[in-house]
Amino acid sequence: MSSWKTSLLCTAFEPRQFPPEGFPEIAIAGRSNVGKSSLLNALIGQKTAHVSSKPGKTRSINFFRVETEIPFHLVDLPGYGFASRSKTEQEVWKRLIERYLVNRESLALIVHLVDFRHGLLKNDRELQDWVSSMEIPMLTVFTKIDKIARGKRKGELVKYVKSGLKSIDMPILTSAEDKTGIDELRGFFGSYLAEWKDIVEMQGGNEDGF
Ligand SMILES: Nc1nc2c(ncn2[C@@H]2O[C@H](COP(=O)(O)OP(=O)(O)OP(=O)(O)O)[C@@H](O)[C@H]2O)c(=O)[nH]1
Ligand SMILES: [Mg+2]
Repeated sequence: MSSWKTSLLCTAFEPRQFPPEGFPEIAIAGRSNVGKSSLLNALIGQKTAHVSSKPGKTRSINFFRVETEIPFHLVDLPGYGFASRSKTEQEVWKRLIERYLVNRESLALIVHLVDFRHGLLKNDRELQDWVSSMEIPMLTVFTKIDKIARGKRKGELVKYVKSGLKSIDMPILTSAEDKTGIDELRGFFGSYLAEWKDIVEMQGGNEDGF
């Protein structure tokens, strides 16, 4: 499988550690254990982000610099909805994610990952409502589709779409395990970033062209 030239730019446990604004950012959000770090590794074609069968693995916000035609940052967010962590710990993560999402000018897109076996649970809907209220563009991407038989996938997708999910485009079905949908998602990012760049340039942009 091909890979994107990628490097870990920064690991942030606090907002003051966020890298300076500039390059467009695509952030990967979702419940703990949904497969955020695994999808990120599949996209970049390297085992860079830490993956674990134990929920709550990623506790920091990790920024990866990706060198594609339009360079961008891929951002691995800590998961939400992991009940067995202490309330204080959950609050700390929530505040960190909030501080990132609110007012981050460079944030071009949130990719909201949802486990294809479960669909949108209560806290997924809360995230979708919250992100829409902030008018941040969001794409819903389903994970772990290798766990559902091929013949059942279309029907499940239609059911989820009809249940009212929020997404700027048709949700993409992915598997970090067998790499289904990975090229499609990369292609989506490429076209989306090209459009984003045009819009930002039309609005005046900054010295780097963004
Ligand atoms: N079958 C299958 N398993 C997957 C897939 N993606 C992730 N997993 C497994 O799901 C578990 C969680 O994966 P992670 O990528 O660590 O999940 P995460 O969303 O980053 O979790 P946190 O960092 O805890 O929020 C691991 O055991 C992975 O191997 C997939 O597409 N198919
Ligand atoms: Mg993770």
